[in-house]
Amino acid sequence: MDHLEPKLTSKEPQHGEIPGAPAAVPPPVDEPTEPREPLPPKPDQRAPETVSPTGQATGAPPAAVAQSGAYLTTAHGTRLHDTDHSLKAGPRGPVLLQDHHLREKITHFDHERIPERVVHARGSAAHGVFESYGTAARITRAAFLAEGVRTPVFVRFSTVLGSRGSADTVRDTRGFATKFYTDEGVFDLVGNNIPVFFIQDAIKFPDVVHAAKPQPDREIPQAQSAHDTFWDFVTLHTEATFHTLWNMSDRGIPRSLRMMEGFGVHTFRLVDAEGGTTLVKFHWKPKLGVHSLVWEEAQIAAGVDPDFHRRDLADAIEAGAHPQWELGVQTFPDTEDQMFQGIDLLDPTKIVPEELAPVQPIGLLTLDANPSNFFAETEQVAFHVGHLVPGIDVTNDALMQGRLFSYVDTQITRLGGPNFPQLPINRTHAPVNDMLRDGMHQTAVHRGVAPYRPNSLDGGCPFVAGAGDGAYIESPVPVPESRKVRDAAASFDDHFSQARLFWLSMSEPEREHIAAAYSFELGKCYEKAIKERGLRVLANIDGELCRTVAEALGLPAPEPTVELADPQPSPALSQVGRTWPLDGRIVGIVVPDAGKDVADARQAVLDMDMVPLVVAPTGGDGVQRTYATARSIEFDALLLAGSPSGDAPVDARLLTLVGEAYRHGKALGAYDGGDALLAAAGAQTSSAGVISGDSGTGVLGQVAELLGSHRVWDRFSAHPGV
Ligand code: HDD
Repeated sequence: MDHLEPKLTSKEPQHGEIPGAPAAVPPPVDEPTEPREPLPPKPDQRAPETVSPTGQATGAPPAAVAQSGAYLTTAHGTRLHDTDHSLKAGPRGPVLLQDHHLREKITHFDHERIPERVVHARGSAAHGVFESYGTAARITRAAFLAEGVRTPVFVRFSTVLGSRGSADTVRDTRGFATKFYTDEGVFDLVGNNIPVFFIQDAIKFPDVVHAAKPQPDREIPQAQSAHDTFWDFVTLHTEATFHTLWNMSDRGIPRSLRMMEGFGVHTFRLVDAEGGTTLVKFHWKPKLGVHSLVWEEAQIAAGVDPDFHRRDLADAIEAGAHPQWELGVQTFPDTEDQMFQGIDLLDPTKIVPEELAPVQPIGLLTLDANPSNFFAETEQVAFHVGHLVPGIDVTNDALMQGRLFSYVDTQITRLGGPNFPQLPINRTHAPVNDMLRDGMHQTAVHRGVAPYRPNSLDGGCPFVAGAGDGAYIESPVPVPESRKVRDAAASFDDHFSQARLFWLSMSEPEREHIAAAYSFELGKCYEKAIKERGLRVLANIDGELCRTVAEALGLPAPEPTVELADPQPSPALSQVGRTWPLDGRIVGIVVPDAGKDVADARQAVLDMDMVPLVVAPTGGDGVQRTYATARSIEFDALLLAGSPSGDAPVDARLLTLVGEAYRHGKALGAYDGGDALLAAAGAQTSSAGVISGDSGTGVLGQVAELLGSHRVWDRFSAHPGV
């Protein structure tokens, strides 16, 4: 029975060791022995003011509460000697229930995940600052919109349909939610990169989301609208037509989160110091311009780099290329009918073309810091359409009204109770005295005995404020006299005229992309009846669009069922035909001959405020990408510094890189014999946007000119189906 006896160590405890404790495992050689100081708290991570039960301020900043001191401790601050071994009855014995450290560690781990957002689960965020131009001060008394006021912000971008772990570049709407930590409280502008919505009334939100999310039987497809239930819904519920068309356009696959517009979607009401009101629509305009991927790039990126957008945003901010957007407003008189030139301002499925009401800039947003901790900030941030400040009010838009309920409600499940406003990322920078008490995860230690009004026991505190003290007072707009109905205004019945306006505003390559997107998505549906219904909807947008998609589906093209007068196109809706700054665009310098010096070309790219990435067959000094790690998706343009020498066949990965960049309409420059590589990759050297020359810097000048238009749009017509 000897062999069943636990082996007792004969080793004597050494100095500093606790007798009987398991021998300490030596740390891996490269593990730091001196812990770093905890990171300093960010200005907008201030903890709620807390006081001890005896009324003493504890005053500990959150970083100090979460991570301070050099030693590993339990959650209660007791120093630990070992966190690598469970407490056992002997080194090979069973684990003891009394191991409270083991139980604390595992229990906490078991509860690390919280429910993901029911929509917009996949997101990335950044801190920044909003500086007001003061141009809106005439129409709103919101203090943060006065001239020169700088307000800290936190912005979270998201896809709508996918789970937290889904790919970034799927075809979808993008969320663009901004939390302004103003001195008068938090203002959340919870918008999207598409200015209209699928539905006109919040009561339809569960329907559209159930239809668009993975199908409930097999939970597929992930993060895709290309399936029967989505198309079933949007073709039956035709008020979704315009939003769906935006999704099928290049706007559904942005090149970068830094290069997309944002929209408040609804019409808001701004209130000035005298109580005068103006209706507005909010727009975010990216300084880098509005750019998109092409569909093939989006698909490749979803596999090669599912974090494409998240990485791009974080890298740019870390590199100091801080993305910027101008906030602008379209303004409309607050008339009794709330219509503007025949457009119902309360219908969130309609835009007001910028040519009818120009977007007037009111401030500048700069994102300049990445979150320190994804969970604490990006995941726990809680937006709410009802987070408003004096000077900004809502309208009767039935979609907006429902949202005013939904956002607080969802946080209670997601963040485990009603105290989520106390989380550092959600915490207002204005003083709080709210009389809300207790509840799960209450972190404030409130003083006083009378959290009710009126009271005499706490000296009548807190007091209510008047307009002059910065109170939020709802604008006393008249409520229309009417009857109780479950109905919508007749003006909400037009589901097609703005979709047609959008189609007519697109350039030829953009139209080709739209037709290809419908062909893909409807082509993925199994039900013929849904495809046929999809074509009937398209016939009401445009006959040519309908015929192209019908041909791709192998079905007859139906006739339209509505008569539409052609609206005036809105050039502002197209991404083609304008030029944009080059800042931060990525130029790949392909060096097939590993030893070749491309320092001049590299420097020339840097001098234009663009980012050079040297691509070589294998890694080495000055090489950022190799044939194994480079794909065309990452580059906005390629410079080919020569061709592979010798008789060996050209590396297939190099041919893929160049061939894809060519097909995707990217500017290509070749020098020192690089044209041979172009030809080998199937790129026609005579075609648009392909430059050849003697020196890298000479070719780069022409490539940069092409980059200003984002892509070589003319090339798409020669290569349909990309
Ligand atoms: Fe919503 C999240 C944008 C309609 C209910 N929505 C959410 C987010 C954005 C939007 C950007 C992510 C916020 C974040 O990053 O945490 N939603 C919109 C826009 C809409 C819209 C622009 C229409 C104009 N939403 C809408 C309706 C309802 C909701 C009509 C419900 C009636 N939305 C939610 C939600 C979410 C949400 C379920 C999920 C997570 C969250 O709120 O915090 O409450």
